[in-house]
Amino acid sequence: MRSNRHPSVSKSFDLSGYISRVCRSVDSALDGFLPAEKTKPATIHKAMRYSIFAGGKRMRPAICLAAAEACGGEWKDAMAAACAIECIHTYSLIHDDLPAMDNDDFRRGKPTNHKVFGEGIAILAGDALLTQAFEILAAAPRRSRHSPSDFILDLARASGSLQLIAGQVADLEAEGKTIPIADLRYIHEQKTSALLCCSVRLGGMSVNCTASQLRALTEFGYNVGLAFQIIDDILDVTQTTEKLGKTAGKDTTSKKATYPALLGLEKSRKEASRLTDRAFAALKPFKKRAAALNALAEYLLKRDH
Ligand code: GRG
Repeated sequence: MRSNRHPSVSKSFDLSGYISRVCRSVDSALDGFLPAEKTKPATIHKAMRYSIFAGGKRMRPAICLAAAEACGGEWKDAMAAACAIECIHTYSLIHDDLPAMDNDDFRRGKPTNHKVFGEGIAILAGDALLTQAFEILAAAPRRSRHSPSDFILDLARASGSLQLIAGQVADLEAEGKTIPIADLRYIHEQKTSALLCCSVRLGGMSVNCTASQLRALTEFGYNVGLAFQIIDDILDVTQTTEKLGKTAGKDTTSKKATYPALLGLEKSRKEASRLTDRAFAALKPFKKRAAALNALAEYLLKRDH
């Protein structure tokens, strides 16, 4: 199977080793959280597992666990949040790929869920992962500064009709139109940044972060999330389908509003870099404990898939 997971950026921090450890730990935790493949009705559990174990980069779980570390906590305490986020993310990809949405044949280097299981099961697999996320989040540890309902509210808001789904709606409605940059920024904030930001926040909350730590993590997640989507748009026009594991050039053929389409590649790269600098600045109070978050933000800016 094509590996989509190993970053090429490495300096003093062994990011490649870090991501490998994240993938192993998150895969093992997800395996425990999700019903076994043979559990009745087997088709739906097979379909859920097909997409969740298809080889995604696990960037949201990685920044969730790294945020817990930045606040002086341990991975184990943020593992439920990391897995819940990955379930939401995977559900959004399954639904995004459906014929009624982006109509894509490849994702994570494999045929999309509906290509393998049919549209009905793919819709249900997405729905089941969305629900599973909240069941998993119920296993998050109790913390004095953050109540169980704080966790649920954060994830529900990030994935609901005011954020993730709002972004998808605005994205669909903008197809074929030239929209102002402020409207594109709104799409990116909701469609991509909200869930990335939520990943970092839940990581911190899982280890009882303070209010000022949570503000700093929010600022980091917001900016990294915006940079992430600009880079995603750039890669769509500069990389191959093979490299991306999903159909390259799709934004151009479907006349999507993107940063490269509105500003050109050079200005888009500069904007992603400016946002990443803002994300780095937000990590200052965490000092050396933010080494992994720093390395992940740098990788997300320089990634090639
Ligand atoms: C409720 C019907 C219904 C649909 C919801 C909200 C939604 C559909 C889709 C979200 C849209 C979306 C795909 C946003 C883009 C975010 C993004 C750049 C995803 C790719 O993330 P990576 O590169 O993917 O981290 P991997 O595969 O590595 O996990």
